[in-house]
Amino acid sequence: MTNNSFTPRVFSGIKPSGGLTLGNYLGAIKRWVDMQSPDTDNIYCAVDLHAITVWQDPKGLKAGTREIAAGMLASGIDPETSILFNQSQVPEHTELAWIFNCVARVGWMNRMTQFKDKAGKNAEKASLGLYAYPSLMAADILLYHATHVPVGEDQKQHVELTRDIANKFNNDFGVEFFPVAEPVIEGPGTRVMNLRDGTKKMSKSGESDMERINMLDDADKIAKKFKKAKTDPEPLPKTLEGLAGRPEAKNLVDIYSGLADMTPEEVIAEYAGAQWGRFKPALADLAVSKLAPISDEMKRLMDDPAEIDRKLAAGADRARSIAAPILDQTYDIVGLLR
Ligand code: AQP
Repeated sequence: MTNNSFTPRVFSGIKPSGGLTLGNYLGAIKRWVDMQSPDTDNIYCAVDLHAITVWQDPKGLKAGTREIAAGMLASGIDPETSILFNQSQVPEHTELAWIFNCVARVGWMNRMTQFKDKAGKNAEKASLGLYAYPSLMAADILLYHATHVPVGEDQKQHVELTRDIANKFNNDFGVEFFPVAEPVIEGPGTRVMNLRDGTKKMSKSGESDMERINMLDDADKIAKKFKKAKTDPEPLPKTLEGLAGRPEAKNLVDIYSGLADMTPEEVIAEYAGAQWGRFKPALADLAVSKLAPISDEMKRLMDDPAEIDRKLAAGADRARSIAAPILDQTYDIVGLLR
């Protein structure tokens, strides 16, 4: 089936499992801001129920949820144009996730690389929630009949699973009810890598703080982290092809290009042959000039948690007005007596 019969609608989320990183900003939030439009429903969510698939300190979870919301608002998500809320205030997410648990196949879940990465050798001790996470994510998206899902590269497999779930549900019940949502993965910031190891992605929950830029890092910290970022001894190449096999160098060029709204080709053209002693300070200055206004605004917003809570509750009301009828129809299709 195609999505032609569905109104274009955007959904995406971030889990409050730690402080926001530059990866979350370039891979997700910055692109969400660019996609906002009064003509489309754009639904953005702090997915707190995903965060608890690994242990979260309860006080920290509330603070983290507000930080995610503050980060989105400070970056330019307009809570009037878009719908901004936290997932647990809309219980329809978990209700639809249960239906999808009964649609998704165990074999599909076993292929999810994020579960394997996160559970590691201790898979037996991982929570059942961590294993079922992609089914809840499918519910997050399909509960709104979302057609477009802007995510970083790491979430591509989960959006593909969402498509499989939508297709199987539609086939099983002989309906064209759920859209087959498209992942939107574009631009240089879709896979921001760890500053200490360019083969691993930058994560909120990575072991060392030096491997990531946090959105609340101050100018000194940002400069220090880029200065100490792992690189190789070669200067920047003269062409993009020269970054092949140089993951750390490529990562810093990609970060520059994401922050400066330039293509990686343009960055290379400007810094062809430059030594790291020139490129790294330029990157740090650029990052500070782009991130400091956001982190200042985040801090201001976080000083008034009641106002953030009010905005999230208002967003949740709007989200429920879309979600509840879709869940109702789903129950009806499945044959659950109302
Ligand atoms: N390094 C990254 N580069 C590009 N995009 C990224 N995203 C996350 N890290 C990068 C994108 O941010 C959105 C929200 O992700 P999430 O917080 O829901 O989950 P995650 O991908 O598991 O993020 P983290 O930071 O790695 O969290 P932890 O460490 O707790 O698991 C998604 O669109 C994601 O692609």
